[in-house]
Amino acid sequence: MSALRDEQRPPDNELLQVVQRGLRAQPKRLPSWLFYDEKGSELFEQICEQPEYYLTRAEIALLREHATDIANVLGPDVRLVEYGSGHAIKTRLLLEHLQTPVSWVPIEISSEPLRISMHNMEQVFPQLPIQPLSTDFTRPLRLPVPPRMPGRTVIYFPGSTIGNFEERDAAQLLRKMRGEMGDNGGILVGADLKKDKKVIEAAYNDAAGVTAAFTLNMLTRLNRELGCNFELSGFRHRAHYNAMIGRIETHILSKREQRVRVGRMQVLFREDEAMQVEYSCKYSLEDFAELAASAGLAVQHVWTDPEGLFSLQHLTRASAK
Ligand code: AVJ
Repeated sequence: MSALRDEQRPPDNELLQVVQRGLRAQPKRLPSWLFYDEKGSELFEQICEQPEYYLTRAEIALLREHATDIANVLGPDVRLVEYGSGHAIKTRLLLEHLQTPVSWVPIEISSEPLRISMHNMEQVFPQLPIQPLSTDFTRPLRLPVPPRMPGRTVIYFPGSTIGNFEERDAAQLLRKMRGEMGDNGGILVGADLKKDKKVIEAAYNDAAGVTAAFTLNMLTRLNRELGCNFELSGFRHRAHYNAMIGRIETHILSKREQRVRVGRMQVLFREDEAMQVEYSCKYSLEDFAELAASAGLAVQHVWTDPEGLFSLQHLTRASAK
């Protein structure tokens, strides 16, 4: 399942306004949730299989290596609330090792992916109560009443999706989770680590061009859903690692001066003008601890894969000692 899937998506009639606002901004920018239509979600799955995209493989490797330890740290009778609709292998590895989990609560705004992952999980864990929530996880949540008293509530947010949020928004999201998990709850969050710029840039510029297709698919989507006339051959993908800030900055570049229709608006693109479409933030362990602290949380445990590419972090309330 893809990670950041439309969770901030407004109702259809607002889509045009969101896009027009982004294209009036200077510099132009569009939100990254626009990537995840059906085709985009499929392309994201393919990205995860590219040799350069180390994130997914590293996160799975670390779960395989440390699943028992992670389950021990989380404790028995966990209610697992997942931000996103389940990442087949990852969620399975975690649930397999948890001791008598109380329930799994996948949160996903798109109903079709939610339905599919529920169906798959039911096959693998027929005894496990599943309590899906079809909503935008960035909004305040009302969690369903659990089937029995949980030992703790743990919010699972894998895949480095947190990296798509700028620092202030990431802190705000973590603070929201802090409220939802309760006094003795926890957060299990995947965060990609800072490393050699070449390795990071390669992950977002795969040789087969899948990431480029994923990025440009956003324009295809706007053509279809809003009747825009973006000419695909007039634009290209660019992903650059900003080492100062520690993030991949993905842009769609206009190859020439051109005009595009967006509703009743005509948008002018200059030659080489860059439109920002995604940030993917990378952290050092210190960076992440600082981010957690700014949300009233403390890092209790960190696990990494054998190569030290990716981290899984267990956060609890800083004051709950
Ligand atoms: C799904 C947000 C974790 O930022 O690495 C992959 C999305 N974008 N290649 C990421 C993505 C380009 C991915 N996340």
